[in-house]
Amino acid sequence: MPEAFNGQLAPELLRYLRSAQRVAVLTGAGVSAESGVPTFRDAMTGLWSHYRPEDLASPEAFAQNPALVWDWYAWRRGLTEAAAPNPGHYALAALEQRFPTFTLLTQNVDSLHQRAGSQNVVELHGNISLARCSNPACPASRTPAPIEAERSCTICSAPLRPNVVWFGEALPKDALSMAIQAAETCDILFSIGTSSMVYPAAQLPDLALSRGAVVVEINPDQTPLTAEATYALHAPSGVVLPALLAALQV
Ligand code: BJW
Repeated sequence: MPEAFNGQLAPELLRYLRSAQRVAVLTGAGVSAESGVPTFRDAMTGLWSHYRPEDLASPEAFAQNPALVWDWYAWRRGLTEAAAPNPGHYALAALEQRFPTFTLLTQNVDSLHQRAGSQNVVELHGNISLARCSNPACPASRTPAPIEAERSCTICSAPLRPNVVWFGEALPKDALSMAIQAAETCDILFSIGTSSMVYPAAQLPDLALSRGAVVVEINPDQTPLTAEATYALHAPSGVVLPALLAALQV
């Protein structure tokens, strides 16, 4: 069983953080769990429990049954639009102001970091509120996610698809290079609310460690990163991040 966070932060972690110049933060679905947005794996529950993530979040799934994939995304979009940022999101936005360089790399597609006031946000897996043409050669720009009757591109008539990164697809080139650069050059990297199982995002903490950075994991559960992380704080991010912010302000 992972050791739970008892409200105390290691003094050496706080000392290190106070002197850090370059901070990178990698977030996953757990950060939004306290806003009522199901984590990626929890989103495969209820009506969707007989599907595997690859059955709904892959180009093959979309080619086979676009209506089913759109229905799943419309359900999740409804949840994210109804949700509000939680204390973890707000603490990250406040922490950004304390460091000369602060890069928030998120696997989340829900815009909750931006809605909490975070500014330097790199979206690694896209954004659920937008759609794009499924024809890679089409010049059409991103549009708001469509209602059912409008699911074809107005320029080339190809099906519109959610503006997210599915299994087997490359991450947006610019976002991935910014993430690699942030991981390679940071003094400290936080990995928060992610199962650390989906690559290439899951490689970023390893990259930071290999360059000598301190890596702090915040997650109530153990992940493949836990054993390697310099510090593992086992509690919800909505508890740990405000505590971290408060401790830095003392
Ligand atoms: C809390 C909490 C609280 C709960 N507080 N915490 C090695 C290298 C490179 C690639 C691969 C590789 N091995 C395999 C691959 C392929 C694949 C992959 O990683 N598969 C794994 C399953 C093994 N990767 C890919 O396919 C990627 N593409 C790629 O590699 O392309 C190569 C290429 C190059 C050039 C040309 C072509 C191709 C793409 C990955 C895209 C992932 N997309 C998704 C869907 C996005 C859209 C959507 O949202 O629908 O992204 S999948 C899904 O997983 C989603 C998430 O962003 C991502 C990560 O999930 P996350 O955020 O970690 O969520 P959960 O639910 O897994 O975990 C939540 C955590 O929160 C848990 O740990 C809880 O304990 C915790 N938690 N409450 C803090 N209150």
